[in-house]
Amino acid sequence: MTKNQLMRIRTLLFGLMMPMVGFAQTYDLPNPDNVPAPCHPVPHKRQILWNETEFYAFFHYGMNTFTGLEWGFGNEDEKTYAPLGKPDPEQWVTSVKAAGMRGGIAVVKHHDGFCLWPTATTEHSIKNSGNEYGRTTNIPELFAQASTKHNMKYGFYISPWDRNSAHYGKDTYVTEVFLKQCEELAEYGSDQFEMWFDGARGGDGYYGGEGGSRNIDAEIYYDVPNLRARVHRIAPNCIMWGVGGEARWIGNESGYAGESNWAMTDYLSETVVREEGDINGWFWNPGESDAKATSGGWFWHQGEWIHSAERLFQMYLETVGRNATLILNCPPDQYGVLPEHTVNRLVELGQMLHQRLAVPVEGLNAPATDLAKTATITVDDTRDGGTNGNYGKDNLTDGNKETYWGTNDGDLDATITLTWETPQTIRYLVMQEPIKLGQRIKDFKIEYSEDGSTWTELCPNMQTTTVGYKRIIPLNGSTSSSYGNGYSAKQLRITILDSRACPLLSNLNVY
Ligand code: FUL
Repeated sequence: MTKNQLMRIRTLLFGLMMPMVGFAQTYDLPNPDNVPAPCHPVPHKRQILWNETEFYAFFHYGMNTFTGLEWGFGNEDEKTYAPLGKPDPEQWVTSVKAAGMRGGIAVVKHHDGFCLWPTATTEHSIKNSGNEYGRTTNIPELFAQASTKHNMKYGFYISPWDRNSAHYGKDTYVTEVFLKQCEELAEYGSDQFEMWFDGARGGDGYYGGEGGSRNIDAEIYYDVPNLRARVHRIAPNCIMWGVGGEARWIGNESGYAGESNWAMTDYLSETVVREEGDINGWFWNPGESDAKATSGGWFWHQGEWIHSAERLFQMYLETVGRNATLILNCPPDQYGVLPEHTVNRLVELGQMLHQRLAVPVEGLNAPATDLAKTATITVDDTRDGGTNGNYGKDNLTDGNKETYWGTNDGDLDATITLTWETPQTIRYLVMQEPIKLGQRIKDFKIEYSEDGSTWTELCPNMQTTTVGYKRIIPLNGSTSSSYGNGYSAKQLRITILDSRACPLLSNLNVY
């Protein structure tokens, strides 16, 4: 055999063996800290950031505020938009911040197509408004500025369905109108956290005077995958709700999610199980609940009232407390501000959330005491930490969302017991899973003991199944009258009965 032939055989053998070496490495990834494997599907980073916003506002304001309609036809005279005072988005932002909200989404174009900024794409905008207040107040620009100033997240609702535009339903609409409008809005701030992208299937409208009905298939018409990529290029942390496929409608507008609620769904389509998600879902598609703080429509209407703080607190428990987010609509009036009764109610709600669940609210300094921090905690299982890993029980109460307690692979149940030296009055239990590793827990129960020996199950009629990003359990089993007298407990025991993979918890609070 010549030297050349030998060389060729060696090269061939080397080439054949390389993939094997590669394989061996893939299957034998070093994991010195014994980090738990993710339980798929898992969220994108932008979905985690969005989830952390938890509770935020919806501001429906625009042409409809002045016509009294909920869905303008698109033929409204621009002059009809004539605010009675200078609209003040900063007042919107500070008012909802007082309620413990962490951001807001402003409707800057509803289905009637009227734009609340001087867009280059159409004459149907504030440029032709009936007065100076209207013409000179660029709502999205001021809203983004105010949000940034007050450390609040912001996003825009820009209706894809445009009943005014002659382009709607034609090829030109998406590229010449809709996308350009999205880009114009990004000029006011690219760190938007959510874009509301609703069904937008069209229907009848003015359509530049032509009238008639124009219907489209949203997924195809907006070329959603490409649109999503384009929006993410401009605003990388902006999730596209609804048709965009990054968060799902919770299936009702009454402010509740399923007691059992998975962040996954099977299809990125309208057939998803909305209120409860799907334990076997292939996609990370968490629920958002859009609800109205006021009695009537989404837009301001004369004579409508705002729900009691207790009712709004219930909505919070049934959404944020059930692994969904809550976007609560607070409509500005014809002066372009939130009416006084709304502002007062938001303050009341903020106090309630702060005093009952320790929700941080600027200016309030007497949060509910977290009794998990004063308890002695024992667990019957703790994951081995390998070289530097730490999955100990202290991670439950260290206030660090990156650390977590967990069990070893294959151990799908566990018990966490909290013990106090003297009996404490307990009303709420809060649990959080580190969702970057997937939603795992699927069955648990809660018991308390007054004397340290007899155990009584709490809220036995409530579905204690899912946890997810956040679960808040009113221990008396009632979301409508959850505060009450509470339970006098010397011990509280949480038993995780089943999980999709070894259970992990990043946070535990008791109030
Ligand atoms: C829907 C709209 O049709 C309603 O008018 C409202 O804006 C609601 C929040 O979204 O898609």
